[in-house]
Amino acid sequence: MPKAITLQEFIMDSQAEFPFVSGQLTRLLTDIGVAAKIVNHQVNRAGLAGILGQSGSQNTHNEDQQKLDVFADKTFMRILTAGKSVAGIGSEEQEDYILCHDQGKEGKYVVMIDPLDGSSNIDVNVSIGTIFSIYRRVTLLGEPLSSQDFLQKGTEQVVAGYILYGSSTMLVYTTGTGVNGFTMDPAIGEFFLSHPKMEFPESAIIYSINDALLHKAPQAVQKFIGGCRETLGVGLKARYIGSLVTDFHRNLIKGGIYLYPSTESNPEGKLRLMYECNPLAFIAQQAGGTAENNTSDILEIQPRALHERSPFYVGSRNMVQGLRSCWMATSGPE
Ligand code: P6P
Repeated sequence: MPKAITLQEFIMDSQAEFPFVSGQLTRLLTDIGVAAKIVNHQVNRAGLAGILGQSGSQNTHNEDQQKLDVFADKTFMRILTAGKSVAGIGSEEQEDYILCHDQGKEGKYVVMIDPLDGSSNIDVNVSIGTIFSIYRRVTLLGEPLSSQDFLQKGTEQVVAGYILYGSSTMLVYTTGTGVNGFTMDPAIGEFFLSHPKMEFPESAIIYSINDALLHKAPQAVQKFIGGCRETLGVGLKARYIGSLVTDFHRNLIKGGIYLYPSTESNPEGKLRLMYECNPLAFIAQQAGGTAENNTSDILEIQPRALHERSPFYVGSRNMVQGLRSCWMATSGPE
């Protein structure tokens, strides 16, 4: 039985592949692993620790913040700013960018993060997750950070990943050379490589969409889902948990597509481009899949604002391309 590889060993071994790196990315990935363990501990005992439910405060989007939302945000902020690798952080839970260490003059990287996605599921014990993206800063070291450091296209991501607090806790990430998954051994609180070189299966069997949105979605999405329903007989399944990380992770392993469409009332959709769509799109691309908004490759979108939203269709390449053909057949996006 070969020795199980820990997350730390994998990160260190990966650094050896990049001889000219300064070790800042290694430290940053290590810090993310530490923060994940701390958040995981609280998520697993939420019902006992009196931290279920709403915090009584609202985030920048006027959404009720769960107590664990606040805890996760504070934990990642504390751990990431303690290191010297991060110059600034954009978080779903923070109205504006957080500049670290003297206006972000230190640190080669900026981090975009959804500290706890799907948190409305906490009280019903459904899996939730953290989603993160890492970019190189654009401004020179020693200069204050500016919005251009944060508003970079998804194609500029250096790392993207998520932590899934589920029946087991997993950390899945890519640095642009494939996707690897690590499972935590709760007995010793260590992540071990459990899913090397993750890829979407050739055959996709799942479509994930909130059915209550369908009648308000673009014609192309309605046409695509209609087609999925017609082929249910050949083993296609409808699965929707309402927790993006969980739906995405299941579709990555079993093959499928996740759709959060634009609607008349929300023409930009619900999901945020910078810390939900782009990181999962990068992971999907690295795992042989793809991701689009209503018109194009989502990674090519030039962001305009930290919290901007985007319609999001992500997963197995053949299913996303099937949706693309429905756009063409319905004379393109409305
Ligand atoms: P709806 C959770 O709030 C979230 O951001 C994603 O995790 C999830 O996929 C989606 O929203 C669920 O949204 O409108 O279907 O409840």
